[in-house]
Amino acid sequence: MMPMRFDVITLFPELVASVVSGGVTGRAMERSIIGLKSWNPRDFSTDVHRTVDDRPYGGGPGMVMKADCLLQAIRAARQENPGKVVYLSPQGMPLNQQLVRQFATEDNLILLCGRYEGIDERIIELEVDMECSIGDYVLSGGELGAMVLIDAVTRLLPGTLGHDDSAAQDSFFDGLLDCPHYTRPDELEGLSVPAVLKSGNHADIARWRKQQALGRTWQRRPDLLKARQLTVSEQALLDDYINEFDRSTKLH
Ligand code: 9WO
Repeated sequence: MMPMRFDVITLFPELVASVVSGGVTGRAMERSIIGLKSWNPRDFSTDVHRTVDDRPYGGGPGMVMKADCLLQAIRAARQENPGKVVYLSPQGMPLNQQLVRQFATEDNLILLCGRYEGIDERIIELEVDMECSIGDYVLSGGELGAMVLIDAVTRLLPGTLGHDDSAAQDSFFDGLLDCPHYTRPDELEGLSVPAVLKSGNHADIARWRKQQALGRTWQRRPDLLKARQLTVSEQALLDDYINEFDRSTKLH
């Protein structure tokens, strides 16, 4: 299999490189499941100071990334990577697991990272296929967004995770939050492990985990539940959870 290739346009290539310095993404790089290359717009700057920013038209604080060297960096990357250009910005489409899955079907992605107060809007018009946000907050640049995207996509690629199905069994595998996890010791500061997890009854354990996933999603992210049709047995598990919750919070 050809590696999935990420080309990143960034003024901070060493920052982006750290996403593959260890862990699951590092292993994916070692196994050639992914490839990563950065392109620094500063290397395409022609003046003696290697300038990459300029004052904004219309005035105001801060600087804007210059179009010319950015354009050249993107086009150099495009020569090696014919993939979609994704600009990481708060104005973009919110990244979620569905979009991550979509990205994981691509052979190539070019991730464009802005700095300062942003990039010249004409770069977006000319070169960007999609604008993508990792959340409603402002960072000091797009690099952390690109790294989040690379991490989330890489763990879905075949061969990255130890077990074939551990990605599928993860939180969000079907639009629910994850269930709680426990390991030894049996008792920690007076807190014990739920008995069902030690019962050895795999059907009971699976049912408990599904119920916890449903209950926690109901409590913490009702928006996710509204987006997901529950089966009859899931609805029954959730009803039990809600009844138990009501009983434990109301004083009888
Ligand atoms: C900086 C700034 C400073 C003073 C007044 C207004 C300002 N806006 C910005 C700004 O939005 N800077 C951005 C920094 C420009 C594009 C790259 N940067 C960025 C990307 N910040 N946050 C992201 C990002 C990317 C993906 N998902 C969430 C946030």
